[in-house]
Amino acid sequence: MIGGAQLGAIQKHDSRESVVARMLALLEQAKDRGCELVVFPELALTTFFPRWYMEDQAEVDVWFEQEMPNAATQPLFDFARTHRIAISFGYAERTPEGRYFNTSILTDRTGTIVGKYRKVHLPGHAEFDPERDFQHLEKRYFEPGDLGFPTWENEGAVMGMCICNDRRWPETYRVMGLQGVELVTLGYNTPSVNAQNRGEGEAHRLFHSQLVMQAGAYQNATWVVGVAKAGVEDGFPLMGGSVIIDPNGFVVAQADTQGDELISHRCDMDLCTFGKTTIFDFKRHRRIEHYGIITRQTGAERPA
Ligand code: CDV
Repeated sequence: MIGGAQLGAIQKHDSRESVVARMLALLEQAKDRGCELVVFPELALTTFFPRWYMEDQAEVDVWFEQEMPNAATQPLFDFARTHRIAISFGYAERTPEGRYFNTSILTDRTGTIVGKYRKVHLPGHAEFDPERDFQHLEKRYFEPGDLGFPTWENEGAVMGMCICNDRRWPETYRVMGLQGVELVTLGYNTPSVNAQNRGEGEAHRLFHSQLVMQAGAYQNATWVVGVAKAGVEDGFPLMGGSVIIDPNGFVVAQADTQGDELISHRCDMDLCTFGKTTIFDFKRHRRIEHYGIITRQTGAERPA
């Protein structure tokens, strides 16, 4: 059984300890349902701070973790070990060298960290943008991840992670698909309205979110567990819609609130085999001689 533990809003003044208490309450439910892995959202421990423009690095540093586990998060790892539940969650990472990443970790069922991922596709901008209804300053506070899209053999499945905006890029899933991924975990903080287009509201945003995750799951014959931080944070709404998607691209579990909510599904990894050995048998069908442009070029270039 796999769980997706959606978190409701986290306000600026909420402490790490209060958020961890909410995560533990969800883990308690997950234990009762027999979950072996529980996935939490991107930047799970704090409010989505990149919406705030800050110039003082000391003010920024408050949102970052310098160690994982640390005193505030240790209870999550203890719970994992005691109850044999692997966990994955996102947080803002400051390395000993003073580098800043939007990171997520994956543990095994002893609560030992077996994988780390650093967000590759950082959306938004680096300077204050008065044209937007609200800011999205990930490019200011983080550097792009430097670990690629690794996968890990964990608890009998090949697992990989990505974070929020990464889910919109087919390359994300394909790089993991080429490592035989069977379960992709991802957390997100997606504003309910587009900061650059007020006409693009929640229904539209949910549609795109599911569209890309369902496509990624189907095209790589993998489970996808996409988990939201939802609700209104200090006046700014984030959409919910956490989902578990099967390797055929079907949604098999979905959150229906904007608050703390556990979704779960018995995910059979053998369901990945059919797609991986037939229509998406990469070795037989991929034509890499035609794909070079994908890694040679970033932007679109029209023919001369
Ligand atoms: N946290 C994110 O990466 N959010 C983006 C928003 C800005 C579009 C997302 O892709 O959901």
